[in-house]
Amino acid sequence: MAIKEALEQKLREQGTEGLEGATNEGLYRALLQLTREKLEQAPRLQGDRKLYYISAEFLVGKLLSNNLINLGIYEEVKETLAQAGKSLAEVEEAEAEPSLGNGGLGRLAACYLDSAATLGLCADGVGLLYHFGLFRQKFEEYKQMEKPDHWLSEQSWLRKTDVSFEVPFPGGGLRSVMYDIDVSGYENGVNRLHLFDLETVDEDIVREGIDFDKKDISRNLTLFLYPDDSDRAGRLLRVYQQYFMVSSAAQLILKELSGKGYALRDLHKHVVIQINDTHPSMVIPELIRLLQKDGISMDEAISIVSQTCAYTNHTILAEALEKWPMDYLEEAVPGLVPIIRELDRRAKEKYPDPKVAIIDEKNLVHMAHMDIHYGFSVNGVAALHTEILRSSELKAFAGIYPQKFNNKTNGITFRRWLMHCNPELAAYITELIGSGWKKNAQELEKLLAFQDDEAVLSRILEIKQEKKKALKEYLFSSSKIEVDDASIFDIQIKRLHEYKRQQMNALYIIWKYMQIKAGHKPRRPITLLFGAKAAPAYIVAKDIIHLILCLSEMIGKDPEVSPWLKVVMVENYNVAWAERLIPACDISEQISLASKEASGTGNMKFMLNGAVTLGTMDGANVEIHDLVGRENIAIFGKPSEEIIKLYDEKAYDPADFYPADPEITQLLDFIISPAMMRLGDPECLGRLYKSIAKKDWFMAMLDVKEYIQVKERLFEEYEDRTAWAKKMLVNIAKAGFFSSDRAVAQYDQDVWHLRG
Ligand code: 26Q
Repeated sequence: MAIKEALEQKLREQGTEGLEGATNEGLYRALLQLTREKLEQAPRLQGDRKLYYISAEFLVGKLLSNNLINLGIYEEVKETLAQAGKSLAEVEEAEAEPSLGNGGLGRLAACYLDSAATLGLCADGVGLLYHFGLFRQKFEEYKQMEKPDHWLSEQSWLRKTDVSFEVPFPGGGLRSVMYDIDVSGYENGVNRLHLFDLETVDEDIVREGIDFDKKDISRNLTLFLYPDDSDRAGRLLRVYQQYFMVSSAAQLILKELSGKGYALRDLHKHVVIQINDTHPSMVIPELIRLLQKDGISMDEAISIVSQTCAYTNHTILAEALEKWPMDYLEEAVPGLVPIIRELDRRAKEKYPDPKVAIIDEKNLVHMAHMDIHYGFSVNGVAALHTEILRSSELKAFAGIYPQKFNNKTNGITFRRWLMHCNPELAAYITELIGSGWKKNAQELEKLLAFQDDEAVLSRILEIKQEKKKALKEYLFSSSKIEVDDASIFDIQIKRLHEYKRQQMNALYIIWKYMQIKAGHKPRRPITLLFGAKAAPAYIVAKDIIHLILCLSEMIGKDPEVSPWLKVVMVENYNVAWAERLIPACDISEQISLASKEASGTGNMKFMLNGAVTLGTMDGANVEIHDLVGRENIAIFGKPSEEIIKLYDEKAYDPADFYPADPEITQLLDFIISPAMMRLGDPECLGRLYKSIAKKDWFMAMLDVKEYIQVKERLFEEYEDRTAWAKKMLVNIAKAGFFSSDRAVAQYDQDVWHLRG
């Protein structure tokens, strides 16, 4: 049946006659049903060996357009709607975005599921179904407030299954119930994302904001992602959640294995488990426990599991490397404790170096260490990151297990991050080089042939302008924010964290404000856009949001400055926002302190959409730099070796800059200037000022002057429109390497071996 008739039939079932008379919500419901049916009919990807990608986060974003693209019916649906005077983009607005992740790690998991299905690999995701996700961000009095995110609705992509498991807890077992979301590949079959919910979860226990009884685990386990861990109850809850996730995953894996008629002792032959950061690490002892229950000896169980599990590290920040006090594990997961102790004993027997102990002298259990000893692969997520793991953070392990270490530079799916979010650019690329790039992203390099083609360069600028205009209109219609689309759009969107240095960007704003006040107007107006959520218990991060919102207000109210400088922080930054901001961006801010950003993936999305990176030599920026060449990226800041040395030798002293450096001092003092203190909350501003002046843990003051200088230079370079368009073109042409199809193919080649 043609799409039009199928849609009309679905609408009729809702009591609506014809597309013309339907509301966007009605059309969304009809399209959702239709697409779900098509996915159910699509071939399920099969294989004798299957990947289970276990992750605490899956930041999948809205799924309608993505599925339509992958099913090959996007154009037909769009056209059918258009003929009835409807817009697919507006229909899409009716879809709620699943709030199942926080940032890069969760979005990466979603891109990899898309690519695995596209490559025809048999690979399912496993995670949790958080009813209120991370949280919904609201701004009140220039501050972040957290509210529950009601993303779960009657109409969704979720399908309740009859799969259910008992997860043993000290107070008695709790039941998990499995929900599935179909994951379509681009012009290929489907895999699934399995999300486990707590059968007895109770949404009504949520009180003010996102507050609830953290001890009531038989009702709270799947309410929120990353509940506040500033107290013991919160931290214990995270352990309970993690165990609930991995025990359900392990039981599912063994059930599917037996269902296919395989013996449990052949687990490693038919299953590979990718552990996405350490949140799912307890799957190792849990599988050993379950295999033992089935009569397999400890020796053999350890050997089987060690050949099944592979671990990806996403961070080198000490505070993000999970170490659980043994007494937490004794309280929350007593069944795993004897196994973890035995794993530790065996590791210590072979490798007495305390740096590689699973249980350290303080009785802390290092989850990553368990993964490395008892997994067969350890990978970092960008070349520099893996190098730092090998040579510094995990050096002792790299000495013992050199063969386990490998790099897999991150990637992004071009279906969502170009074809869907920027169809104009995607169509133009296809016009120039054909559509081969959609399946083989390296073909984008063919664009290099047009570097000196004036017509091509001006069309690329024109598309950018169209996307800026579209963003301008959306900002106004959704948030009543006015921006000038003739200004330069400079964008920093990512989790709020001191190492990502949004505070350094704020210092630039202060500098620029003062310049304009002193009469030095820029050649062209500048718009700085931010999007970020701060962890609810991360005080300094929330103070940085407060600073940015106050600066935005102060500048907006200043008639001398506001025609030249505009600061916008979008509320509740999420995947949908990213899809609107990235295509409209001129300058991509990737300014982390070198050595701290494992990879970054936003950097890749911006590049693919023709933004020029302003960044440090950190994470995947290094690889972007090597691909595009120094003239097509703006690099600043101290290199990672110097930073690592400064930390090792404890040699960084903020007093070298504040109050020693008068220019930097002036910038910092502005934070607590009378005008700012009147506008904002003196406690927050004072605390942030002190934190930078006295600690500056991520060395914003070290790089800020060079940052300002290079940013100013980049604004100058923007004025040569032809030269700029050429930079844009080279960035797009060289982005092919960052396709998640490439990344996933490499995982399969080197780690998963799903194709036999
Ligand atoms: C740690 C301890 C206790 C509770 C929570 C956590 C925790 C939660 C979330 C630790 C880390 C995260 C998220 C990490 C993350 O998103 N990392 C990003 O992963 C991307 C994909 O590899 C990289 O591109 C980014 O560089 C990295 O920051």
